[in-house]
Amino acid sequence: MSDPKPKRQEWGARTTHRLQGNEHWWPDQLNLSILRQKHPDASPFGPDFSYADAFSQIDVDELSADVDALMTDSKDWWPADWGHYGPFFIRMSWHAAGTYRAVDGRGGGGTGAQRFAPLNSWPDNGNLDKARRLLWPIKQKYGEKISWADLMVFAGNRALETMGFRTFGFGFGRADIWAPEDDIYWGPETEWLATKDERYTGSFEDGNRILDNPLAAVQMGLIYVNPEGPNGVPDALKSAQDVRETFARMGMNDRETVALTVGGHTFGKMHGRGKAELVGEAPEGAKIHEQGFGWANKNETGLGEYTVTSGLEGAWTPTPTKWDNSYLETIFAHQWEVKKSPAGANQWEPVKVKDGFWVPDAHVKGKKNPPVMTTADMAMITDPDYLEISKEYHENPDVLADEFARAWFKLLHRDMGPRDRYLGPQVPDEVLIWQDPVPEHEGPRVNDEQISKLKQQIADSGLSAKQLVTTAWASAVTYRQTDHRGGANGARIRLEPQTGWDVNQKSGVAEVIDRLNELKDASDANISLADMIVLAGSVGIEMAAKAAGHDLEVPFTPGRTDASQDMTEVDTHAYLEPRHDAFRNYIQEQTTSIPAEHLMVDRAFLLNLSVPQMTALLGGMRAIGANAGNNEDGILTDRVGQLTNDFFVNLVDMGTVWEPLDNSEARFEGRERASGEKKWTATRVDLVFGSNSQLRAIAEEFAANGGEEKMLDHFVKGWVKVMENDRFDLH
Ligand code: HEB
Repeated sequence: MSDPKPKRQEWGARTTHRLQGNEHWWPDQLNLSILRQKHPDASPFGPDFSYADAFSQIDVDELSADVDALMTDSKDWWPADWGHYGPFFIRMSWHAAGTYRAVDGRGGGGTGAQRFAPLNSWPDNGNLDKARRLLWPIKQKYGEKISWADLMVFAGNRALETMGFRTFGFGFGRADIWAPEDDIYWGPETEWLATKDERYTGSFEDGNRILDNPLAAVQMGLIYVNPEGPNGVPDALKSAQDVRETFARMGMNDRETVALTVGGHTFGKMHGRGKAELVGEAPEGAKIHEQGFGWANKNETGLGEYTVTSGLEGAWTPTPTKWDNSYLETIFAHQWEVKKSPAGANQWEPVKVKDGFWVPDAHVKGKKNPPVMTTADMAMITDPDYLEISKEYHENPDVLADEFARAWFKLLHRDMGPRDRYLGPQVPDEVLIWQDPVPEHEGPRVNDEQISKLKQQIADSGLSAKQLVTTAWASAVTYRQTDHRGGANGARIRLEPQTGWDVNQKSGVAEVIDRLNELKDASDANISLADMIVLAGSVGIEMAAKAAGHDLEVPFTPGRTDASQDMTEVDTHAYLEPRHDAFRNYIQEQTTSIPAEHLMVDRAFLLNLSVPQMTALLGGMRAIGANAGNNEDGILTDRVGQLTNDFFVNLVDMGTVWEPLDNSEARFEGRERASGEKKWTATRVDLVFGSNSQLRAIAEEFAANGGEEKMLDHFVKGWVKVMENDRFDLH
């Protein structure tokens, strides 16, 4: 096959090879495709499929029994260690859920993304393709009634139960995706497990090792930390620092971190009895005949005792398929030293194994192995704070059991958002603060007549369209579809930390809310403040539309309730702060080095907006004058406060010439081409609708004859979507 000349008359579809796409020629191009990921034709179930409805048909007891039976049904093609797949499934669940990061809410087990690249091929997910194949007969049996996402996470939870641990419960409800999530930034490196610390500023040495946001793993292709220690160096104290940081990025504190690590490594073993070089390509790059099965291992049989996964080798405890306190008993009973695994990895082994701590081999009868620890495990007794907690758990197994159960439950459900989204009979009754709870709705719903009356009172209140619109927007804009946190429900806009957020203070949100609260109190209607704020937004839009001669009605669905301060987890809520909000032309200085228009697309993604909706909302809000504070950038209209298409008409007008106002090209000035007279100022997120060819295509349609109606239509749909993103009771 050494034809030196390329064949020129090929029939094939070159385009499917993605050679030289636009991103090759213009690597900094705005990535609007992330707003088009949910193509209605992408799912084999069609656009009207409801996973909740499909799931309601399943018998969860039968499913549980099937999963339990699988645990000890060892297959020749991947024999179970000690005849039990439980530990393997726990690792699969943890790696599915453990990609979650609190900063942007991305990652987590909620979509079944582990089936796709890059996750299916991350070095840290080694051999988990086998775990999923083991589950296939169960997935096949139940079809659409159980998603891969739920099944993968559930299998690990069940595994704990079958090995004697009482879990905190389980919520189903994770619907599958059908292609990788294209919106997740996993880091700057172009090489797996690169060790140049590209994602860090500072270092251990200068005491300033800071991991870039929103990343939550130390190296490309890992879920959290390098088990051997930072960049492979077996330094347990430094490892502690990495463990603490990466677990914090997932919203876990020290106690939760120790509980998870101790609890998790009570089970199973590490795999490295062979040469790492003899392990083949990961699934995504495997040969076509390998059928998505990766990491073909040429060490002896390549299975069972010869399995190579992480390259570390051995179990943490002498009882790896049983819940007990043996991890801490083992780690505290011994003195540990660094040794090399058969695959050459750094790991810790007892200087002398004490009686009762030899581990029976997972496959070879009669063989005994020493217990082993990773450097990250050694952190649990080396870091002074971790040591304190480990000691407490050692002496109080019940405390460990309770805290591990809770931390495990949080790990698996953190990316699912409020508990309204949980399905099935195993959902625990206890309400947890990290679920961002809101109270149940009580009493009769506010009726249409009362709504009309309240709308009139809001319109007569003296509050401007701008005030009403920016306040409603501020209450809802915190939502992110990545982990379903935030949104208007709960009226947390009047609670800490939201009251202190710069963008809310600049916008004078508090004053508007006080006024709305007065109206609410004076009314006999059973309406929450959260509903009042959203209703006020509708009124503001209708006022602004009317002023422009449009008779609009913005749909409003009541039913929100008001949360209290003690229902609000203030420190993780801080991640929801909009440090940039293009729709209100707001950006905090030095938030990030990413250009503002990219942040705008990210915000639109978090709000689940389409490209036309994003465009209409931004232009419409500019026309209403809905910027944060008194800034007039991008208000390209002479009739501020009216809901018109002026923003688009004036933006695409060749009569205006734009020039940067500063070297950073953050702000611009628009002058009349003929006279040179200064007309407008604008930011990057304004001008991008004229400069980006795809956005301009939409801006032109909104600016054209008949375009204002189209714009209003998208504006209202987008607006209602933003207001109702967190109404899990409605969809
Ligand atoms: Fe783990 C396994 C590391 C955490 C659970 N781990 C494992 C391994 C390693 C690790 C290296 C081995 C793999 C193989 O196979 O080779 N981890 C680690 C680290 C960390 C962790 C570094 C941080 C600190 N884990 C964890 C958690 C959990 C776990 C959190 C849960 C909860 N793991 C686990 C299990 C296992 C492991 C169960 C076993 C598996 C089997 O057996 O297969």
